[in-house]
Amino acid sequence: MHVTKEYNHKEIEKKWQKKWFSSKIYSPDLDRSEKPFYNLFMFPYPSAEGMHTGHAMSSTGSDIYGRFMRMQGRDVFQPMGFDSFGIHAENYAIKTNQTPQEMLSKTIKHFGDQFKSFGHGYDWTRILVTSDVDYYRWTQWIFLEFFKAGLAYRRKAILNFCPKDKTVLADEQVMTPKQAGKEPVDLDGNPVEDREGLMVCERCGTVVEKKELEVWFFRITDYADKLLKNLEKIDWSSRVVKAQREWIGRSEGRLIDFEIENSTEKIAVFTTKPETLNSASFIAEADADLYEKHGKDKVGNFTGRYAINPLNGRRLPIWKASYVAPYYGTGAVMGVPAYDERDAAFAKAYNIEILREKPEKNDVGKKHISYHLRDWGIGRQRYWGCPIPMIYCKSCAERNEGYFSYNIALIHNDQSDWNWYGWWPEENLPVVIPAIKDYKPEGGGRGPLANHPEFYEVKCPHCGADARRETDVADTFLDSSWYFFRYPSTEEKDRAWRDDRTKKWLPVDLYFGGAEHAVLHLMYARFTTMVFKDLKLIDFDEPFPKFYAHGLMIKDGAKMSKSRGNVVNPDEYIKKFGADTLRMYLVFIGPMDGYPDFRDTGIEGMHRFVKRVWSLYTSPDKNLTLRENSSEAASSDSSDQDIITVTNKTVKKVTEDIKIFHYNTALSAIMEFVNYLKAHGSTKEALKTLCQLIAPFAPHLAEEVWVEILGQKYSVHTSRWPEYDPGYLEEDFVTIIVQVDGKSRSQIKVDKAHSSDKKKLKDLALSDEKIQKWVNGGVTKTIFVPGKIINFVTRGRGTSRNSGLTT
Ligand code: ANZ
Ligand code: ZN
Repeated sequence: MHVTKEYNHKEIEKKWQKKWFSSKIYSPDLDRSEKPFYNLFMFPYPSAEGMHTGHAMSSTGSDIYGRFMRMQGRDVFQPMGFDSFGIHAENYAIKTNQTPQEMLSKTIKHFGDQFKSFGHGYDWTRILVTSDVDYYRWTQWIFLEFFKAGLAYRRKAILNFCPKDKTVLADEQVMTPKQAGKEPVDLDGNPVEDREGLMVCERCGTVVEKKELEVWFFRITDYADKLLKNLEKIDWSSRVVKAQREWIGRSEGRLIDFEIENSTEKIAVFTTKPETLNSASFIAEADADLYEKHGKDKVGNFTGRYAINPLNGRRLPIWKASYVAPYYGTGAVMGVPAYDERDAAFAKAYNIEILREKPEKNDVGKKHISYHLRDWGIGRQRYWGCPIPMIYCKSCAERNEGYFSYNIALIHNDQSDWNWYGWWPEENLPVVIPAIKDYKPEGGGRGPLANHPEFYEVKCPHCGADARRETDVADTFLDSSWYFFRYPSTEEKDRAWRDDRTKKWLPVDLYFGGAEHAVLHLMYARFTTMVFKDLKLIDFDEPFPKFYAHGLMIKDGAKMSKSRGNVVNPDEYIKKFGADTLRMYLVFIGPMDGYPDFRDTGIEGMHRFVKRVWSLYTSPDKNLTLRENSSEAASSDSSDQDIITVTNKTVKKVTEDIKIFHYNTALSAIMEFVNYLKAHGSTKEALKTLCQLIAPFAPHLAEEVWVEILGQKYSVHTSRWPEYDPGYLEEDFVTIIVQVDGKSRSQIKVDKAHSSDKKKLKDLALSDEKIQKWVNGGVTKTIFVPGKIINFVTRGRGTSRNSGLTT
């Protein structure tokens, strides 16, 4: 075998990346695979200068698992793509003064090259790009499916509006600065003092405003109950489950009707404390304006009307109050200042009487469950997104005619000219996004496409009259809510996916990604999948039965982000130390779901370890032996037995740790193993096993060693993961009997791994006080039965003959 002694990571890594690609070891035959394992990592927004080491860490975490499963005999499908529509991409294009199309043609290539340089086992024959028309025509098809099922509707609403991004945002995309990991700023980018209730745009950290607009919604609230219930049957990181549960916010309570004095109307309230009805002293209704302007402050107006408490006939003044949310419960509450703090603050502010009765059960009203989850606002007044394939036809509206009337009952609308809409027929999809130069958002409540008649002017597909296209585009999260269905079917031109492929590969076996998507992407994808199931497009209702939430990489104590200027670019480290060193370092510095801090000194240390492994294979120390022909069964050499024991132990530890994503402790075990082999010599079996154990972590190094040094069949990554023999692990400790002149005088317990180490046992035994007493005359000879007995023969006392030992 020919080996270069120097560890040349550049050469090795390039060589195997090429070979892996040409031999397609990461491109399983999707139709013929017998043991499919769909290993999915959240695809990136390809919208910045490139990836940082945080991405490198998390994607490596996913890749290690995929490699491990491949070595377990599974046909691993690990695809990669780009979530390229949306504000991320568009903002970056604006910032760098390019069109999104120009920008993406460069960044997608760059992201791809970076991913490739990490050596991940992606199937690069199935790349998916959400802004490609091949993809988004199916996003449009999905929109139509939802619309026809009554799950997409348009309504006017007071929405969160980002003045910087000039678009409305879904509730999930508005958060506290802390949740967004951003310092709050105003429209001009000046810092704003953080205070309770301050909400910012998830994307840019700008303090959001409220704006009334008419936009498209998806009826995710229809699935609130199912989204909640199913959480019990999926295996997800607990913090993500908790976040979803809280976001859905199920509340059991009652709806109570109050009659209004001098009126036939009634007012319904939702309460979780019906037993406090006897202490109700006012009614508070939501008012959109007050809510928008004063939020949680206690501001209100008396309406001049009174409601009657159905329990005791009391007159209760009806107020409009800023703290009542228009879209929660019934949008009205019974004010119980004696028992509710918010009601108390309001009552005090307006001198409303406070009643205090003992809470008492009653059966007024009917049971009701409210959810905090709101419908998903999916329209964006932006350019760079999937065009929503709807049209507005005035002529059809006037004739009140059929073709478009499918869903009309669901639509309550204002009196605008374009208040009647229908969909663009499926056979005419896609609605292609035109290339325009003036794509920057203006903020007037309509997207840039509304300035382009060549886009929006269209003949009504039903009556042929002049009609108008929707000019809002879809939220990016719609694109990513179904992408995992597309990967196994990327070549399909006339359908979104092939049923047989979907049956074979979905749901995803392991989804790996960030917890920051807990109530965003991860909620939307579950919803979309549930709808597909109900539309009988698929036969399962959870896309990701197993989801692992990775942690976040820290640099100098803070989350890595461009705005902080603490981003570590992986490229330079790969250049200097190689991908294998970087991969190992990134998963070694802490638990996979933790917050490790990146340090240069750490990666240098890991590089020394990698070279140490290399030298174990290429330049065995002269006092070590590489015992070529020892095999586990035939070996009678005691130190070989020890090596086998240590090997088995290491395999067990590494296997179990990888299964639960404890990569750092798995690597520690590998390091100990390397040290052991360095110190005690190694067998070929042990070196083979070590190579396989290290393969998921350092795939290039392992392949080079496996093929070029150990002379094994390509590839180590498709070799079978080593098994361990529990027989070697039952007893970790062995009791050695210590004799002096053939008589048992003491016992010592040693790690099984050391039970044949004569020198060590001798030292141990001689340091035992009981033995020292017997051998104080000095030892003339030491007789040793590995794993059993050590016998010291002393001058002038017994002889070895008396000891009965034969060695
Ligand atoms: C009377 C009462 C007495 C209430 C009491 C609470 C405590 P969760 O748990 O979040 O579901 N509420 C109902 N609709 C509301 C709305 N649109 N905006 C603001 N508050 C609203 O909260 C349910 C409770 O929040 C309801 O129960 C109602 O106040 C209030 F000692 O009714 B309660
Ligand atoms: Zn028409």
